[in-house]
Amino acid sequence: MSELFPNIPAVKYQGASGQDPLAFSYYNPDEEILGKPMKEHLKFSLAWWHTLCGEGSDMFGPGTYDKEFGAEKRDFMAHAKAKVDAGFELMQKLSIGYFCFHDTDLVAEGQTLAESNKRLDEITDYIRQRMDATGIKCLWGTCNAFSHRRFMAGAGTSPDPDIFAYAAAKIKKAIELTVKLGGTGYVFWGGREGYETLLNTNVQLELDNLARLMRMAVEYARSIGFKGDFYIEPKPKEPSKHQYDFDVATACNFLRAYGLLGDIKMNVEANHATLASHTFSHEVRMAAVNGAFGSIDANQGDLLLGWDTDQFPCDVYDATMCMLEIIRAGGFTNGGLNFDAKTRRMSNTPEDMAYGFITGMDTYALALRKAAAIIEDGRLDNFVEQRYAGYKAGIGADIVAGKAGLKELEAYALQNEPKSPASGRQEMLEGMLNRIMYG
Ligand code: XLS
Ligand code: CA
Ligand code: CA
Repeated sequence: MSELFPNIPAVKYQGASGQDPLAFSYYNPDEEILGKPMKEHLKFSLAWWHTLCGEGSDMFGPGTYDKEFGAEKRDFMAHAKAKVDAGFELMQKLSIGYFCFHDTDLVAEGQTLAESNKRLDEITDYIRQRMDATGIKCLWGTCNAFSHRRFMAGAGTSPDPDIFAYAAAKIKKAIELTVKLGGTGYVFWGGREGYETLLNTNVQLELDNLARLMRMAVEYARSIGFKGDFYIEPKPKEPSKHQYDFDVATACNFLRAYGLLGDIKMNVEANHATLASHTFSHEVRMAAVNGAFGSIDANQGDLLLGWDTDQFPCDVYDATMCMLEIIRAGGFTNGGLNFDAKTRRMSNTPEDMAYGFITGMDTYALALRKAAAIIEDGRLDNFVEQRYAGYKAGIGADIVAGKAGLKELEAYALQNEPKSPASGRQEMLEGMLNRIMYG
């Protein structure tokens, strides 16, 4: 197979003092951190859509990148195979062990569902061969039930049962492909699962139907041997104004209400967190405390812009806070760090893609090192432990154990005026973290 990216070498670890932008400064896959190789902590994944399909178009102009990879687009199967070749060459050169895909990323849709499915069978045979030859794995699969005009008013939440049925059929196929490719996750991102105005919307039926579709998907996937995790990927807006999966707490409440919380976890995306006016680490923590932490879409938004910019992550502080949460949640099982990220429109060469991945991977590798240093230092965890120590004994322990009600607490309060409240010491902790991270 001829090389598609001669200007991108196999990327090596050069150490923190190295200056080669096509080498890793912090990501050393086999180096052990907190008793585990970095590659197991991080489980990096390439997103098929941004890396192999997205050409940089925006509402003011067409694409700026050439993503034909030497094949003509109208020869759809040759082009789909060229994308596979490009993807595997990049993943191998960058030591990326996983990929994620939507059905429609893999090959152009046909005129009918049957024709699309036939094309998907052929291209996934080809992908399977490349996976077997390289050891690269599928992190998760998903179904694009939001781009085509038929889904303009949603898929599971469409007012038209024919559209619901079509979405169900597409999801069935996407699950089968995920199983065929050995994927350990299946994502529901509800792009159009929301609404614009109550004037034309039956919210109750839409929510009930969305839950019905997810239940069908879980039951079917289990029946064909899918052992991985399902994830909702919360996002507050863009494209729908009122998204039903606004943020992690909203999505967990939806799952709990429909008895699906044990079946479906969260794929938390950094950019979606900031769009919901949350920090990324808040969203990861909320997933963890609901027993729903699953996977991460590692990217970064721009706080000055109100939309989903899907930038490669470079903010080490933010990534460190995220890695702290991931480690505390027990690390990844079936999930990983999927770079749902693209280079800026004016960074339009293959080398730019490599720079994007290297920067993103190094950002999370450095974040892992810093998070490990914070955990090994221990002072932050100790502080939090001490702050809540009152709940370990006396009246605090009674509250936690459910032994005290309002009457008992009134009797206690009448005898025990609270002491002056203890300082939260935020600024001290922030300084301490800076010294651990940058000292
Ligand atoms: C869009 C989402 C999407 C999901 C997969 O904003 O991030 O790409 O990750 O459908
Ligand atoms: Ca995403
Ligand atoms: Ca996104």
